[in-house]
Amino acid sequence: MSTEQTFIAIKPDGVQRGLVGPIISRFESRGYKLVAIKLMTASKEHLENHYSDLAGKPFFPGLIAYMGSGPICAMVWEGREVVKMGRAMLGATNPLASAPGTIRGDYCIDVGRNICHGSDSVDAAKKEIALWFKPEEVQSWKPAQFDWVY
Ligand code: RTP
Repeated sequence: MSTEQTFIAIKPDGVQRGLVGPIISRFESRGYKLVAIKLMTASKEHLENHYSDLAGKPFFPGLIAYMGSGPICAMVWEGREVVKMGRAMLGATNPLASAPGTIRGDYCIDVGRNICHGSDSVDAAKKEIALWFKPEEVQSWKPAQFDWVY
């Protein structure tokens, strides 16, 4: 049983559009396990840290302002190859390049309002989980009866 974990964040536009439930539902339905969740309005410093690899990009100031404009639903999901599959479920960075059936392909059209973030590697996931959650906020649990589910 893999215990690979990824960081998934529903961005302020996703929260405000009422897409928290549908996005959580997709991960649950796929067979992934929710091990941490919270709503958080992130500070500029926190977001600059999260997106530090993009610091030189022209869209960086707008990205930080957008991400800090309201609560983000921060989550940790666990399961087999969840980092790679989480990215596949999200779709491409630009929603217009995302296939229908993906989260971005179904719910948005603007690269600057693409509703959801997912870690792009196992190493990035570890760093992002440590940035967004205290260790005690990440629950280790398994179903009482249905060991076969995952
Ligand atoms: P994310 O980190 O949010 O999951 O997105 P990503 O890996 O698919 O893409 P990344 O290159 O890391 O970009 C981070 C976020 O920056 C915004 N962006 N805007 N205006 C633009 O050209 C542009 N390019 C990227 C998007 O919100 C993207 O998700």
